[in-house]
Amino acid sequence: MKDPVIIFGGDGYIGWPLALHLAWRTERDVVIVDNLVTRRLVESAGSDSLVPIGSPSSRMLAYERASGKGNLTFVRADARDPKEVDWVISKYQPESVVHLAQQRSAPFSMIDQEHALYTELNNIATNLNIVFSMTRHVPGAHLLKMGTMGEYGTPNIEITEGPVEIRRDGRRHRAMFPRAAQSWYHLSKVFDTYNVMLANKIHGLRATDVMQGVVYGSQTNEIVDESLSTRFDLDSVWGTIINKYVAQAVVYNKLLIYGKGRQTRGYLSLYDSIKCLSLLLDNPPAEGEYRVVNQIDETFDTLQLAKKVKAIAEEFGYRVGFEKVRNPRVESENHFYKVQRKVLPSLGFSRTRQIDDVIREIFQVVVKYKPRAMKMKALLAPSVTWAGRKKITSDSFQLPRDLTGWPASHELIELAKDQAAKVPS
Ligand code: USQ
Repeated sequence: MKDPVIIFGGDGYIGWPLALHLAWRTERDVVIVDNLVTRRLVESAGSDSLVPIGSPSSRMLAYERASGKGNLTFVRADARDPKEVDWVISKYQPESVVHLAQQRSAPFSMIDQEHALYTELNNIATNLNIVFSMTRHVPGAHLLKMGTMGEYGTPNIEITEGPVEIRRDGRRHRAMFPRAAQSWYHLSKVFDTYNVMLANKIHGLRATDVMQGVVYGSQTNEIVDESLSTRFDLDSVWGTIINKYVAQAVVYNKLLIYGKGRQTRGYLSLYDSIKCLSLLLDNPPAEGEYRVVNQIDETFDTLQLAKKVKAIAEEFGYRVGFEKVRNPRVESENHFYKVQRKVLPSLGFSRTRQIDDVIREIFQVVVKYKPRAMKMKALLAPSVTWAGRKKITSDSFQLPRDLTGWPASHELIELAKDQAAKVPS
């Protein structure tokens, strides 16, 4: 039996199916660590997962019933709290740590100053706590850190996977590919990248920094019945574009196209996101190595995606039109986009299912839960704009009060004293 894998953020859209996959298909013990905050944040935006999801304990039972295995554990802990992270990592002594415990919505981070602050503080704190704790307790373990393709923005040259060579005045230098995030959320991941790189340089942290594209779909091979469903968000704050387009097709019979519709991004299905993460865990970087992975499958612009969804909507009896809306984001609407990918193909990655088939599966889910989707109708249209003067706190989106309090620095000092007392002189 291998040492366990800990998944921080294992209650989320990707974390849950990844936990299911690793526990079911491998001999690993899998420990999910989550404070369930995404459930509360989605509620704070007036929304909910379209597909009802069970409590952590009901999910554990459902897994045990379906798989006949007992190798999945849930620990409720907050990765913002260094003591809780330290407790979990020292107790389980993981071979690998997956870090997905972050605020993952760009629009959410753009609501107001408070949401920007929450996103950046939360994301930086969770990442640093995990990094420090790993270097203390499991220095040889592998950190698989979820970053985003959005760190790079949309540069006018191919995005390299790893460093880029810069030439100037006849000299050459290898540097991290330039980052140009377009939201406070994406920028929080840029900080993470620098922090993980520094931990690698100073402590030799073995890390994979995954620059993932936009994920779509609601099914994976291990979601064999509804009790094992992962969350599925379709509202304008928490949903990603393909999932949202399908919801708009069913609920509005029209797709809302932001701006020119030429915004190009890398996409991959939930099936393939799980497959890639699993491959990366099975094939960790060498000891002391920092590895960047551009995790996308195909690139599309938003109009190409709309055309796909429209065509598949007809198979389900929906005649769908397009409505161009003013782009709520500040982003290039007509740009070059090319991404270098070497690591995943070299590990044998190939696509699990074609995008059209996954879009059909999304339609099946949205149609099944149509009455629930209809209740969320007002939430499908864009509600957060990037530009404009922002309030400190928005009246329409109230962040739960307890989430704006941060572990005070005196607590950290007490913790340090506590630890110093335990070190034999
Ligand atoms: N877009 C539309 N219409 C919509 C929604 C989005 O045209 O209804 C456009 C956006 O303007 C953007 C693109 O589609 O150009 C992608 O937007 P998205 O909402 O699907 O995804 P994004 O906000 O970029 O974030 C999502 C995940 C995030 C992940 C990121 C990967 O929420 O956690 O990091 O995808 S990436 O986009 O590659 O950075």
